[in-house]
Amino acid sequence: MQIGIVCKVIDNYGDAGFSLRLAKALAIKGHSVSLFHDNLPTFEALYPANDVSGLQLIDASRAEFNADAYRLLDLVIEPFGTSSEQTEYRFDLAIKESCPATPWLLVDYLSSEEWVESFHLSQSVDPNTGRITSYFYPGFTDKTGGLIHCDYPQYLRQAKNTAIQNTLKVFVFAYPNAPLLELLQACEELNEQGLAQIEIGVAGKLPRNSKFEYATALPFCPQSQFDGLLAGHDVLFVRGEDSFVRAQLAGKPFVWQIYPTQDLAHAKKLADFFKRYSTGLSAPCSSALWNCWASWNRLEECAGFIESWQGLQVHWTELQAHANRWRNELFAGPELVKEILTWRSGQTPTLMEKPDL
Ligand code: TRH
Repeated sequence: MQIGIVCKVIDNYGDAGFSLRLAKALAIKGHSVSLFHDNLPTFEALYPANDVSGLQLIDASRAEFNADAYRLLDLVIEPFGTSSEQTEYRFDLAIKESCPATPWLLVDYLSSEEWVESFHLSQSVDPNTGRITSYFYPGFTDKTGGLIHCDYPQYLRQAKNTAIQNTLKVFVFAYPNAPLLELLQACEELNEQGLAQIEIGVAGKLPRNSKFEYATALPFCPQSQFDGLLAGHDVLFVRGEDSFVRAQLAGKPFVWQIYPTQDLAHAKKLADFFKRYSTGLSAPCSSALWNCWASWNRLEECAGFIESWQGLQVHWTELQAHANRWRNELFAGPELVKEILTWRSGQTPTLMEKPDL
C-alpha cells in the first residue's frame, strides 16, 4: 500500500517519535510510506541516518509542498489529531482534499482509562464534506489498538533481565519540572553513606552549577539506539508516551512522568495506569512505587521525592520480576501496526486499491 502519515510537531519529541516509529515499522513491512511533517530539526535528531527503504520524510511546511502529488494514497494516518488550529501549516487539509476517498485514521494518545475501549474504531462524519474519520485508540487491553512492539529489537527481547546487582544504573528522561536535583542529591547521599551504589545518566543537561560525581549528561541519541540505551540501565525514569512504552518493553522498573496538562487530567491518567500496572505487586512495594511516581510528578498531597526514593530502594528485586512479567504480557497483547493494517483491510476499497493490501 501507499500510506501517508500526517505529523504535526506540537512540542517535544513525542509526536515525531511516535510517527517515525510507526512509519518505519510500516515501511519495513513492505509498504511505501510518506511521512509528512513540519519540523525538520526534530526528525533529523531522531532519524539522522534516513536509511529505511520505502520510507520518505516530506517537509510539508515548505512552500513547494504539493499535496496533489499524493493522490494515490491508500491510507492516511494522523497521529494525535495534531492537525488542529494549534499548528501553523494545515497540510493535513490539503492532503484530505487531494485524496477524498482514502480511509483516514486518527490515532489518539495512549491512555489506560476505561472509556478508550468503547471509542476505539468509532467514526465521525464531517457534515460539510461527508468525509469519514475513524478513531484508533492505542492501549493496554485486547479491546484497544495495543502498542507498537513489532519493532522491539529481537536481541533485547531475548536478553534476561535479572535482579539488580551492585551498581544501580539509573536513566533519566524528564520534563524540566521534575525534582531532578532531589534525585541527584538523594543518590549522592546514599552512595556516600555506603547504603547504595548508584550511577545516573540524564538525557539532556544536568542542573546548572551542580557537581554530581555519579551523574552524567547523555547526548540525544537516534531513535534506533534508544532501546539499547534503556536496556543498559536498571531503573528508567521516562516521560510522555513513547519512552514510557519503550521502558515497559525493556522490562525494567520505571518511574513515569506524565505529560502535564493544565486541566490536571494527567493526575487521573497517571493513577489509572498505575492501578493497572501495579496489580500483582505486594502492598508495601506498590505503595513505595506510587509514592515515588506521585512525588516525581509533583502531585498534590504526596511525600517529598527524596523520602519516596529512599523508600523504594529495598524493592528492586520485586520490581524487576514484576517488570519482566508485565513486559511479557505486553508482547503477548495487541500490536498496533498489525491492528492498523487489519482495520485497513476491512475498509471499503478505494479506486486506487493495490493487490498487495
Ligand atoms: O518528548 P516527549 O515528552 O513527548 C511528548 C509526549 O508524547 C506527550 O504525550 C505529547 O503530548 C507531547 O510530546 C507533544 O516524550 P516521548 O513521548 O517519550 O517522546 C520522546 C521520543 O524521543 C521517543 O521516541 C524516544 C526519543 N528519544 C530518542 O530517540 N533519543 C533520546 O536520546 C531521547 C532522550 C529520546
